[in-house]
Amino acid sequence: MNIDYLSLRLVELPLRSPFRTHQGLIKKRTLIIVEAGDQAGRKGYGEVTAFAEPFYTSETIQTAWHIISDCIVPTIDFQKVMHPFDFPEQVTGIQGHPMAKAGVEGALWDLYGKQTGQSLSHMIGGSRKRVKAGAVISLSDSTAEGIKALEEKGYERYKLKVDIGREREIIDQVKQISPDLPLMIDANGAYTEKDMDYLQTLDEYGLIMIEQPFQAGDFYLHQQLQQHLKTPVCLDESVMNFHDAKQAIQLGSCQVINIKISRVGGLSAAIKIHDYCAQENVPVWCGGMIESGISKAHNLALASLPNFSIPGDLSGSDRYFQKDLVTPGIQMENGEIEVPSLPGMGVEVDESYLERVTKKSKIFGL
Ligand code: OSB
Ligand code: MG
Repeated sequence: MNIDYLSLRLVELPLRSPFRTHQGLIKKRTLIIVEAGDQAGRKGYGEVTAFAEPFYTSETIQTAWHIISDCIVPTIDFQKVMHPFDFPEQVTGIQGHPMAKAGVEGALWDLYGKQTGQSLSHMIGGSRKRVKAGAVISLSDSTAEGIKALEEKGYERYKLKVDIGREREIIDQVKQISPDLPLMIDANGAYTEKDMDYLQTLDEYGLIMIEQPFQAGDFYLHQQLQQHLKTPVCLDESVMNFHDAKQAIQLGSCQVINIKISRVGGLSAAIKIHDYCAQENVPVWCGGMIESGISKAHNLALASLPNFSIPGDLSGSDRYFQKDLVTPGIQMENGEIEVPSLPGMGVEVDESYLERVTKKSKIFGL
């Protein structure tokens, strides 16, 4: 494929309201938008969804800026990238930094789709035309009004962020407002071994699943819990690549996997994990990163694959932003979002808004 330049933009998107978890408060969303272009004027977009602080995984927006600028761009031979699937093997010499790699790979996928006139979903063998949407209820939204407002939008699944010590109170409150809401919780690794018995008491709620109860890296502890828990354990931060997914499944550490393109190092790796999970009869769903419509469009293509059988953290542009980087924004209707069918990611970047929210930029001729 022809790739003539790569550019990076550091952008800052204002959030509609702060997103609070037990790990802290996000007031504005800092992202890197990666653009890959060719001489015919086609532009492909990808997004680095690391956060400004390393509370979720170890990467940050600054480490990604450095890794792309000083390691990926100078060392890889873009002439050897005939297809976006070839990109990962060009960066195997760079350890870790999945989000930096995923942002670049995403721009290549969008560009390749535009060069060949195919939608991302079509290129990867997606089979769904629409995907089911799910809402994440941050600690700032877990009020009666916040939950009602989300329920009125008609999401298919609701995920509560865990506030240690208040989980029963929050779940009970939601159940009181809406007894039949399909509910799950996400602990982001907040529990430890001493919570093993307590977690088993949560079985009585019949939650759809409990996401990432313990810290990433501890497949053993998750296995011990899953053995004694009826509720499925879902892994998020624990699965940073294909090998992690394989170990988690073979060890019995979980029954569900949350796949995020960024966390696993790109769309190629995400597809590989999806295919392996399908073969092992482990359902998957697509995670979210409070990201722009660029990432959302990539997520929708991924979630159109057959084994994405559980509604993901997929929401419309208006969930977190007043105005999105793509126009028109991604829309959720009756609990579903349409998978874009135009070439590449299938949504148009609002270039003037992108310029307006750009704090710094850099361009690399290739
Ligand atoms: O664990 O999935 C997570 C947000 C920030 C960091 C980690 C996570 C999340 C979310 C939000 O759950 C997902 C979204 O709606 O974009
Ligand atoms: Mg999570």
